[in-house]
Amino acid sequence: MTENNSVKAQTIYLKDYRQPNYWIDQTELDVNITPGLTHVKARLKIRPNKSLANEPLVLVGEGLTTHHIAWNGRALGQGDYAIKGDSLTIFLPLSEGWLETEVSFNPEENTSLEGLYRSRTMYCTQCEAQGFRKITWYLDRPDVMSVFSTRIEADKIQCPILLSNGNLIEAGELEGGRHYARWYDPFKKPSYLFALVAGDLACKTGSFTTESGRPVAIEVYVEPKDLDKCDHAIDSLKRAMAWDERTYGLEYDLDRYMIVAVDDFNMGAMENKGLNIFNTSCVLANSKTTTDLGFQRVEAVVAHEYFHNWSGNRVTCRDWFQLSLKEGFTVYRDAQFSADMNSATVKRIEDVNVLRSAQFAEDAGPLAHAVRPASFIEISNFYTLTVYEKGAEIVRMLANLLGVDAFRKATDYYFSTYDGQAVTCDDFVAAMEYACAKDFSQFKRWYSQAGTPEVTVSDHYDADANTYTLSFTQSCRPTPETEHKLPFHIPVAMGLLGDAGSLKLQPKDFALSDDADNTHTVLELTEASQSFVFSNVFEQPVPSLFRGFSAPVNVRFNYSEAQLIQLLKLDSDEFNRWSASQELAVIAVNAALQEPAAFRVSEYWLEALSVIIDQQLIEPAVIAYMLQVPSVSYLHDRSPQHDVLAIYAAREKVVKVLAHSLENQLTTIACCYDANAAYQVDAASIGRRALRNTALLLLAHAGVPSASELALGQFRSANNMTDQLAALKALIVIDESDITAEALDEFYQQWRHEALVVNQWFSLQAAVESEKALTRLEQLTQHPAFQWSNPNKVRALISVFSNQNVTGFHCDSGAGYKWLADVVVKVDKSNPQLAARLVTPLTRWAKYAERGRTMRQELARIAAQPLSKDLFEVTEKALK
Ligand code: 0A1
Ligand code: ZN
Repeated sequence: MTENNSVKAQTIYLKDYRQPNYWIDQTELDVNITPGLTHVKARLKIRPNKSLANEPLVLVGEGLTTHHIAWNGRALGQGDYAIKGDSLTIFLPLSEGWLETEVSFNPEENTSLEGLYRSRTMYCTQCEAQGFRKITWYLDRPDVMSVFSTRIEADKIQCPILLSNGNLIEAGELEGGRHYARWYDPFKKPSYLFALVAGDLACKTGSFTTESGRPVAIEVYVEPKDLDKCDHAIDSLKRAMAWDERTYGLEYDLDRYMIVAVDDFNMGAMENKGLNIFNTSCVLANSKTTTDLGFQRVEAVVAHEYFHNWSGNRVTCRDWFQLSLKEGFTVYRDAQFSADMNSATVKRIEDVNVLRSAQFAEDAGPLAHAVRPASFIEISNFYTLTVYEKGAEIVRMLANLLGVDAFRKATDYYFSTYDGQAVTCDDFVAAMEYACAKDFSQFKRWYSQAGTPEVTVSDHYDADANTYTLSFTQSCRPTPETEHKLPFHIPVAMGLLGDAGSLKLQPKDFALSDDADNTHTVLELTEASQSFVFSNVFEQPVPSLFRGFSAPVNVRFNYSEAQLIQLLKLDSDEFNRWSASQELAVIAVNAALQEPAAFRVSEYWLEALSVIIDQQLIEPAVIAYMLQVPSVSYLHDRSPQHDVLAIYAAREKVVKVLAHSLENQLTTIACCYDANAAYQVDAASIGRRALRNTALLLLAHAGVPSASELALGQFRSANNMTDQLAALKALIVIDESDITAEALDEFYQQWRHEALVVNQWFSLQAAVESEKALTRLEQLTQHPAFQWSNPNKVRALISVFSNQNVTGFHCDSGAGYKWLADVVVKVDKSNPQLAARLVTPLTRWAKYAERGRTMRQELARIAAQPLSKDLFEVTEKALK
């Protein structure tokens, strides 16, 4: 990238959207791969867009050497076209016809991992969002949908496998040791869903028969060494296929479903039609090398990409501002699927943890953007937690407002009406309105207004009238592009608990209507301030608010400790029981912040936890989450006036008190609970392991003498990766230097041939809070297993350090910030998308007072360099 790249960076606005002047109805590609140079011939069937086609045809291309251009078989000469920067303008007055181009480029030198590139033993593509323009001249925008046929030619020994979207039409041998394959995809699609793979790969197969009896061949392509890690993905895919038929009435539509595992990949996976490409970390799994979380992630990502076949591929996005149309909806669908396959409460807790500790921070930072942004410089920067996770929360609110049947009616209408089209978030909401005859115009502010709304709640009990009043006010801080917000439409799922004072064990929720069983309701906030009065409330109740996290908001209600304990013990909503425990932890951390020397942790909280552990009435995975103190990031958001290192220290203190107070129970769990069970990866077994390993880690934090022996024993005897890694983590916390170092070394020697395990080993060490963290990190980047060109490795070390290693990254000298800035500038030269993500922690400088100044200086130092468009956009916005 050159210096004036940043100067050239252009902002694109949603309000400027226009249909294209031309359509491309058919796309015929001929991709000829030779080492160091790939030639692509394209034949495009062009059709003018009636109202707009009195302008020339302008195609985009990046880094292409153009050899030939022809219109309807006639080679074009100098005056017929012009190539300027990334655009090719054809001056002829065009009616319908065929445009032919021939270009070449070098995939081996493509380190951006966008377009066609080489990863280890294969060539592969990544075209979303705008990678197709690195393959050929095109109208590379999602509203141009075309039927693709693709011929691939390559060396037979180097690339025995040749894949593209759709169905295989023909394959054959050629002279000189070469061969070819021809693929045809009958479904029209935008260029971002194009895919091609050529390489030396092994294949594991499976099959699925759709509800209507169509047989589907499942093929998972991996490097031969990974053939033993495909089964879980295949099983997950089959479960996802059956679930989508059951839940949404949607069937798969091609004869083959192919998945390819690639080691060098910028994101998790990609939903290319019929040919998904996956980061190895999101598809490979077996019990020896993969943790429980890893198994669940594979299941979720495989399902996510599969669900895109309808929410994204059959019905796609009109423009990139509508990204959440496919991503928010698909994340919602995959979350529903995971909740059904495993535990709904656990899945909800996990998702809310991500929202509260990461998406809220994004919404509060300088890069805050609406779920449907109004503008961007580089669309790759908008594959964010806001577009994905908050987008999914919007769909979830709609689904809950509609109820199961109306929501299904809405999605049926959506898929049948818009099949084969590129549409907008407004179209999606219109389908919801159609199904329930509601007006969602105010609700749509969730798409256009950035920022996390804050809902403050107060209550008043009138003992004479037996009425209880809840008063709500909502507000939302200004965010870039939107100074003043209009009120959101916020659903509040709630109930009222009785017996506030006495802490009796029998829950007695108040009826919220004449029906005594109706103890749960959903209030709909639409005003800046609003009150709701409940009658026949015979004592002061405890409100259980935003059950199941019914809206992505920050809630402020001045709960007393006793009320939170009541919720923790008795709420019928398990999610809110967990949430109450988190709130009690926040109170404890705040106490430790205010009085570091003599603070107290509520003994009622500790006692309630102890009872919950003893009773075992709640599933073990949820108990494990109840025992976890919220992340530093969330705690910092709750107490922004405190220094992050003080928050870290206060949190550690609370963890220690918690662990000491529950020491006996935790020890029993850590050494005996489910210890001899056969290893299985179902939700219940995963939950029991989670509880046992949470207990072990807490004991390690508390410095309980027996923890070391327990951890070492588990480390050596574990028959699965979850237990072994958890034990290693505990050994790191205990930090008896010889033992820990030895275990780390032993682990590396045991797993050095498994790249994904080695990444975990990197991550564990990058997270070690110690004065020597940075030195250690620097050493790890020199380790023979580390590679700067591999995003998984870079994330394992650099992202983990800067996001999780609080004391290392925020060390007083500012060396952590400087180190990250240097890394970002270096990575930007080869992989701009990755660099723009790595820099995120520095963009949050405003939260860090004095330290923030140093962070900002480092950002400014980055901004002074020649930068990619990706990194330019992020740094510029963060410095504003
Ligand atoms: N659509 C994919 C995510 C994705 C986006 C961009 C990529 O390359 C830059 C790759 C994947 C998904 O939601 O899974
Ligand atoms: Zn997606």
